[in-house]
Amino acid sequence: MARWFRRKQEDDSTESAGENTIESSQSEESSSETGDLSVENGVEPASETTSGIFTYMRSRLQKTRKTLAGQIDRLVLGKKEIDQDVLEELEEVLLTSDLGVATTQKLIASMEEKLHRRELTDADRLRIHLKDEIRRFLKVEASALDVTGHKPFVILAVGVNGVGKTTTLAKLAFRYKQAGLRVMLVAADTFRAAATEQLSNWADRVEVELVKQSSGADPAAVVYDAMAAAQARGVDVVLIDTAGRLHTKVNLMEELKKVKRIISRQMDTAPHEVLLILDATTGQNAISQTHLFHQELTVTGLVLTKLDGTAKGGIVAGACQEFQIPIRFIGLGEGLDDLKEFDPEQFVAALF
Ligand SMILES: Nc1nc2c(ncn2[C@@H]2O[C@H](COP(=O)(O)OP(=O)(O)O)[C@@H](O)[C@H]2O)c(=O)[nH]1
Ligand SMILES: [Mg+2]
Repeated sequence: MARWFRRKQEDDSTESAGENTIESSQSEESSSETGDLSVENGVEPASETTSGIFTYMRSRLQKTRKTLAGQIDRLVLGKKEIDQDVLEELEEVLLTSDLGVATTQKLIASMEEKLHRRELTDADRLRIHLKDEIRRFLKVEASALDVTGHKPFVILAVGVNGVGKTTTLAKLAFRYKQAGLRVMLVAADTFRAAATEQLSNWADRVEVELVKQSSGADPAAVVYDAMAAAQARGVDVVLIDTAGRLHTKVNLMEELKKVKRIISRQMDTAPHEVLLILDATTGQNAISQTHLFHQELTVTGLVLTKLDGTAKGGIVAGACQEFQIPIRFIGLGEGLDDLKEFDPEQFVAALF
């Protein structure tokens, strides 16, 4: 473990440590405008058939798959017997795919137990056990996200800059609209004009209602208006986009808490979901963000975005395991159809 920590520290100092700025997300925005499903590197477009979704997931998760499954394969290649050395190397592999220290330690401890009980006889057994355990970690006891449970069903999206909040809400608007529901997007990220404009473009494209005010307006006031309008118009799903200046700035949390209070005041059961959006490419930063947001706002669901662009997909298991908050969706690309409901079975099957 010490060896890994040293290396990790070196890596972190060269990484941008997940500082996704507003500017960088703006410059990338244009590419999301196309909503193109068949992007670069020859990945297949989404398909709703079972084998189609599996192929799609596999190809979108290929970076993590190559890191995790590929390294495990190399590790056990030609080994007739699994021993303590193999487990130590496995520990490193799990940590590099960002499973997190706590989760990795739990996994290794359970593997050691199996080893002592002589149940880890060969590479196949090791792979099977690993898959089972990861699957177990991904299963969190929680009620499903049923947006028909309340009218309107109010989802408050939070997260730091650039993680994909606005894009995820557009994808959700698209999903619920397709399901025949009346959807409203709410531009409560009033920190800068471009944020409202971005959401407004999505609302036009997806053809859903939008509630906005001029930039610099009080987010709580925007939300107040939106809740009143949603209730008056019989909207089914209200999707609230918020600002994401860095979580280290206390006033962001105060602002979000105020927004949450305003929502509850107008509908005592709402918000029905506080959705924390996390950028999977930031690895362990996602874990510290979860700590902070959960402490202040009681997060009820997670969305892991950009899993298509990272080898750190292990973060999915890490986040589930440490907080016992269900992952609702995963983002596998920039197109409207690239947000998928998270299914532990499917995820593990696509990874190994
Ligand atoms: N590849 C990929 N890019 C994504 C995904 N989700 C969001 N993005 C991109 O991340 C950037 C920032 O997204 P945005 O929604 O503006 O983030 P926000 O600041 O949290 O609202 C945009 O360029 C999005 O297209 C995803 O699942 N995969
Ligand atoms: Mg945004």
